[in-house]
Amino acid sequence: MNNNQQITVTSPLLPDLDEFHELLKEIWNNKWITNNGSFHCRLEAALCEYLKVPYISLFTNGTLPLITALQALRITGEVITTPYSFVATTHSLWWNGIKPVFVDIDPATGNLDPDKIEAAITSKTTAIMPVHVYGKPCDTKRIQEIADKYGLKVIYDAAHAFGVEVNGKSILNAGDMSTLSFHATKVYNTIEGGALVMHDEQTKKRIDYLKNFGFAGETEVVAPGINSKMDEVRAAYGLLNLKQVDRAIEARHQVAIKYREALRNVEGITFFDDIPGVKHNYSYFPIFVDAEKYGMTRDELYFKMKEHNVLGRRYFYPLISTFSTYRGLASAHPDNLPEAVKMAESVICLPMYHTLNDVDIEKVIEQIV
Ligand code: T4K
Repeated sequence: MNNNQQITVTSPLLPDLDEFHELLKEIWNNKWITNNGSFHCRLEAALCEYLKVPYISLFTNGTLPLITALQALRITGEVITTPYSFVATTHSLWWNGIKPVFVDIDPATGNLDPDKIEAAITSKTTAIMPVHVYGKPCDTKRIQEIADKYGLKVIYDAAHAFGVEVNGKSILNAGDMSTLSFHATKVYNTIEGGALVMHDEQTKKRIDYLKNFGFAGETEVVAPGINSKMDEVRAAYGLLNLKQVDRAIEARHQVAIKYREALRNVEGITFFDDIPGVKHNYSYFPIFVDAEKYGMTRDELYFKMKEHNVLGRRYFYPLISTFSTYRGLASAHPDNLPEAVKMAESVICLPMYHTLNDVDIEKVIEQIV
């Protein structure tokens, strides 16, 4: 609970201030504060090891890696994606002049439904951009089979999927590239920050050029790049947070266990259970309200919670496909997206963070049962 007595949907993982101060002194001594500094390099190496990925490139947020991945893979035309995500996913396509084609989700996961992808492929389709929403793994095998069949690239928006593994392997290695967000509201944060995960050194090099204006040396510009480099202060902060992220994820796991215990038999309330073989990160705890069975609509519950200082969030409502930029697209029609519409209209993400204590958890539960 914060100072206003409000229980917010999340609260950031913060490094120990004294330890951070020590690293700041080092940065001050180095007088090297951005542009591929030593903390930047150390954090990339540490994240490769922690996340079990071969190559990673750090960014200033989780939106620019999406935009940059599309540039690097020279994606054009149409890209198949999900409407059930944060707007940044689709905006990254728009910023590249690409037409988003929305495909419905699988209600069992909230992720792009592989069974519906093929029908949306046209001669202009060049890629698929799925999202591991709430950190729940997409069906990466099926998606790759479809991509291979039609010669499409796959870029995963893995903003929610920090540390998620399937049978001991990182899901960040799926597809051609995966992006991460290290925003303050995420399981692992560098205040603002993000990353791109790739398979080979050549691609890493290309991405590193692209995030630094396209410079490949003092005087050579090899591509129309952008500026999206993570600075030394955030990289140092990130190194410290990496030391404690496992503990934070375990604390979140305990919160999920308590929510599930209390809500399992509440008529009209459902939620996702853990999937065997998956290492979850408990980034969000969405519940779904069936108004008829529960006797109250999602919004009635949401506002009742708010009145009592329990600030859940309706992630991801409204659907991206309903925003003015996208609603004119044929694929944005609600008839094309019935499962996504249903999920968006029934979801509330409950407060979920590492320092949520038993008293606060009880206050949240009290509003629902
Ligand atoms: N792809 C996906 C699938 C994403 O979900 C996102 C971001 C992206 C891409 C893009 O990544 P970034 O470019 O953002 O790195 C938040 C975040 O701003 C956004 O990062 C996130 N997804 C999205 C799902 O949620 P808001 O507008 O809901 O956040 P805000 O400011 O209302 O904060 C929510 C609560 O968190 C506050 O009520 C209290 C707590 N909070 C927040 C901040 C910023 C704190 O306690 N301290 C803080 O400093 O968007």
